[in-house]
Amino acid sequence: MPGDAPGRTDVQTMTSWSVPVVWEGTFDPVLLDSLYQAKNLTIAATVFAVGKYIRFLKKFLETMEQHFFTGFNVHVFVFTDQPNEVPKVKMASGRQRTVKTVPTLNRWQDISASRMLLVLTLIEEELRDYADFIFCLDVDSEFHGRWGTESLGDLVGVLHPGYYKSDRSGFPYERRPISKAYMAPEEGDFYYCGGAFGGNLQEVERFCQTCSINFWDDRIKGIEAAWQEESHLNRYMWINKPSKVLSPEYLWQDFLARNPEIHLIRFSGIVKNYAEIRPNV
Ligand code: 5GW
Ligand code: MN
Repeated sequence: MPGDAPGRTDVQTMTSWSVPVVWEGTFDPVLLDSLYQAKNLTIAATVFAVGKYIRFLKKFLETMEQHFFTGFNVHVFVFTDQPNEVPKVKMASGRQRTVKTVPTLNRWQDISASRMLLVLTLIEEELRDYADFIFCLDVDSEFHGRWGTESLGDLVGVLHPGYYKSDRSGFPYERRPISKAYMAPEEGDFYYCGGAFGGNLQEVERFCQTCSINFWDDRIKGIEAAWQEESHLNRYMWINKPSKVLSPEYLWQDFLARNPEIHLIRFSGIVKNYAEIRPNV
């Protein structure tokens, strides 16, 4: 029926603070695209491919072309220590790619620490007056289905596929009070993933600012949160509620069984051979 919002009854489609949780079947993609088309938006995306992770970039970029905001202006920023190895994946008109060279870092802790700062710098120096929204994505993943305008919001978190059925006592939050990512037992709405998040430029700028400050505060004290950036993201999104929550369709994991409520996997982490890809540290 026209004007009738499509719905789902088998999953939570609204948070306790009344913002949508986006699942397949809860939105009309054609209607949304036509509404957003008129705004002539630019969507930025960042992806890091440092060291051996460069091998994931080709599939990531190819599938992104097929599924990520097709028909919209998209600007992808690839951060890598091997700019010459970035695959030349053909992009449709309105879409572009910029390669940013970063130093070779071997420890995940250092990559993680520099990621938020590099995104912050990108926003402040290049994107603030140019892009409307930004998403930050893990490279060890591939797109399999639409990721489009339904995902747009001021601050956007993605439910972690491993924890969307747990309650807060099962979330792997940072539990040491000395950390800036600390979550008390009575705190927490969801467990969000660190591998995909986004929002408008101002909100993501504020988010990156706060998380890098907290990350470095911890580091000075010799503390590293349980899941590094992801822990800080979870603290941030508890205090600053996202204005839209994306279901685990937006970052599934290939090794997980596909549950019946997952009607469509849009983006999914591939199964990695850790011994092969992670630097020896
Ligand atoms: C990751 C773990 C240990 C040591 C190094 C890395 C690593 C991460 C790397 O060597 N190069 C790199 O580009 N990354 C970036 O960080 C990738 O964009 C990657 O997708 C992201 C997060 O790391 P992941 O994907 O290994 O983390 P999980 O939690 O998805 O397994
Ligand atoms: Mn990953």
